[in-house]
Amino acid sequence: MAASPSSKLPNNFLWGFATASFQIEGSWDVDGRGKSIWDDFAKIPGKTLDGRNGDVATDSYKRWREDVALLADYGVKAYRFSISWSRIIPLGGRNDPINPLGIQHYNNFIDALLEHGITPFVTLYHWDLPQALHDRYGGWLNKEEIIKDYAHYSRVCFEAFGDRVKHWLTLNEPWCVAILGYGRGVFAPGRSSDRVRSPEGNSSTEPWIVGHSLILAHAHAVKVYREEFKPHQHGEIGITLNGDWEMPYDDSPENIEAAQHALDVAIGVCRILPYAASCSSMFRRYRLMDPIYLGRYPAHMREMLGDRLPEFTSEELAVVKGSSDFYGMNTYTTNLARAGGDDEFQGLVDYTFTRPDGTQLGPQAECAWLQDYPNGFRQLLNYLWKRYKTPIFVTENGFAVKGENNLPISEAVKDDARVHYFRGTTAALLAAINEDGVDVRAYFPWSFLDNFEWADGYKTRFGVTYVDYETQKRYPKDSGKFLINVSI
Ligand code: GBH
Repeated sequence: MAASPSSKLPNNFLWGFATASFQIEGSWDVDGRGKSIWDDFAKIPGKTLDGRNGDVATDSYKRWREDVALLADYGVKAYRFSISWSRIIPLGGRNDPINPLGIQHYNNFIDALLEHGITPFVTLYHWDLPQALHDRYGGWLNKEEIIKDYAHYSRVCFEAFGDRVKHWLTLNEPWCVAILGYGRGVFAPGRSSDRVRSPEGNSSTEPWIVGHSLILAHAHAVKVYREEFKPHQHGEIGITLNGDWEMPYDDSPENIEAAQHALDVAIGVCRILPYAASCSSMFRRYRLMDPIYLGRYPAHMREMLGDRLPEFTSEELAVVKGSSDFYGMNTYTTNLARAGGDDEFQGLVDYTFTRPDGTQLGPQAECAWLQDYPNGFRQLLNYLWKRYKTPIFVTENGFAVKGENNLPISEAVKDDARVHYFRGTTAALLAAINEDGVDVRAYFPWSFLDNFEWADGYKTRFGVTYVDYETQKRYPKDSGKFLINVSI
């Protein structure tokens, strides 16, 4: 890409790729690691599309030197990865032993990144809860216990790595943890009211209990960081939320209102705090996070859920409010929003990619929920910045090419549809920064490698690097090469 000033990223911009521990590490029983809730869950027949699990994944626990070398070849400035809680504390709890080999692994990894001039950007929790905590007290369902255990685990990480790690994310996408893990039951621990899917669970109450625990656990970890570490470690800490841009399906009053409703919620939020979630996306996914920014759940959510939505005590609120230093944004697509529907997990709003005239919003990905519509990305960035005036860290953004897994490697690496996607989103990013003046400070395409795509198994590939799971050999795709050029 021609590097005219307006097409360049700011000097200190953090640019790199993202991954998560369970999706890449494998080595589930190596060096004292305890199980996470995904280990056994992925092995239950029917839980992953291809019946495969995370035992090996991209073998990155063993191949980390090779991974760092490839990241250096790509020339990334930063790398977003997550720490596996059950490698650090195999049984997870505050009175359980700490595993020095787990600490050592991430120490080595962080040192190697820094030797290559790559800034570590660390997620403390990307969905891999220690199995022992789930078995012991119900994991995220037990607010009192999980807050203390998560805060303790976080403290152990700040203490061990905070001299070198200056960018922390507490939780990845709490909406997914609560709704997909305890509502729809498609992610571990797979609880749901649907008895075909799960022998226990209650989809109408548990997601909101879990959401509440997540918010509080996040906030307590931030408190620990700010009080005990930030004064001498000088890093930043926040949460990252999933949320896509949403446009009214058509110009009918009720559909405009569906989008506007969300805007109103967000405006209320920004009056009180310097930052908040995207209004339109908040309607769907971020509402759970309002308390972090606003200090209360949105009225619409309270109306919808009544006393199924837990209340915060005033002591809890004091910890929760303002507990994110920046806006962490994972975004993939744009939806057309229509009023109605009975899905509480979507705020009683219905989403589609099919316009009223029958055309599609953009090219379709392998996964049903994803189409390529870069203009929505620019709009979302602008919306967040105009309303909340807080720095935005784009911590995930990516595309899974339809049918890529069925192609021979030589074809799969020519991932034109992914290049198209990133050409669009990086142009939108540059335009938002250089033309619209949006304060975006990081961009992490998902993902560095093809990897274990949760309930999709290995069938859906999001990598900018192809992984041959037979040999574990890595092959940079055209999209990876494209992204290097944009960054320079
Ligand atoms: C990210 O989530 C994850 O952080 C990452 O681990 C993952 O590999 C990556 O996406 C690619 O999927 O609402 O029932 O239709 C992105 C947000 C939210 C997108 C859930 C898919 C589908 C479930 N995801 N959504 S549903």
